[in-house]
Amino acid sequence: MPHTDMILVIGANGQIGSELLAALRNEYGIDKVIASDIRTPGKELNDSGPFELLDVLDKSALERIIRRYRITTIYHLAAMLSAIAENKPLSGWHLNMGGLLNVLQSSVDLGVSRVFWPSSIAAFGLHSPRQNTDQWVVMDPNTVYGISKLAGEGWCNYYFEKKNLDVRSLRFPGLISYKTLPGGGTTDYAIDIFYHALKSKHYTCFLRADTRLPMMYMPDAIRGTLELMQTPAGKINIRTSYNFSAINFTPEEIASSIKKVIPGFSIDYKPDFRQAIAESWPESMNDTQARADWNWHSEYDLDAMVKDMLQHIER
Ligand code: AKB
Repeated sequence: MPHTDMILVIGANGQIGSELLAALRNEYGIDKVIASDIRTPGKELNDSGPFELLDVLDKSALERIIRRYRITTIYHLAAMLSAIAENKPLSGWHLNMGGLLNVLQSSVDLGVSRVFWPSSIAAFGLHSPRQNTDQWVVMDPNTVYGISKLAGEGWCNYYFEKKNLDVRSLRFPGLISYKTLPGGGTTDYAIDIFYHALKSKHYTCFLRADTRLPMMYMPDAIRGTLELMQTPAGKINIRTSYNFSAINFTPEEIASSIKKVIPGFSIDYKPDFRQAIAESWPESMNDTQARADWNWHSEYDLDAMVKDMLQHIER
């Protein structure tokens, strides 16, 4: 990305946003990266550089910010995650689709040249192969979140092909981080478990013991996002969204890894409505295309991630 770029991060208070914002400011300079969110920022974010309150569904407000800062690249991260969207399907669709379409169309109208938007493993569905799921397979999501991700991928590709907008996207697995809590996803157990392990040495998991899902530690996810965005446009062969993979594990396996550090830790299982969501998603992903096009590789395995998470949360 040229260093003359002006970058807007939408959803900067969120789980991905807060860490991506810090990484972008570190890479490109504080004044080159404008944070925005629908929620008033905490002191740390407020003091860390320029911030604008923004509801991405308010297109005029979005366009005012793009004009004011002469934005050239947008990272659009504001979305409703899978479990919450299942409880509020129409609001989930409205935010996830309306927000993306506002960003794509305003970018074309106002000369923003590059957009990043996260898709998800939720874009796959009950008839997608579940092991080593390939880039190109049947995709029939049955959650509102997944439907919005699959439709969003189509829109990203459309704006690339028809409007020449340089849109890039990754199908994120469950993301694990210690800095900001996730907001209502099906993979959230893999973060909650650490807080309970440290506080009470016991966790009741809302998924079954053997529910395998693709996951990624946040430092890998942030590095991968920056690497994708820094790749020359000619090498980006996927304009819907890239399969993006690191580790996969079950609740039982992450519990065993935690037990290596906290021997008295125990877990039990009370599956709820999120079990069905998890069972409609892949267990592991094939990210050959990302490896070939922009040299993607992950660094953290399960035990390394668990050790790092426990150390940071304890601190
Ligand atoms: C969720 O669980 O909803 C997200 C996702 C996999 O996209 N973490």
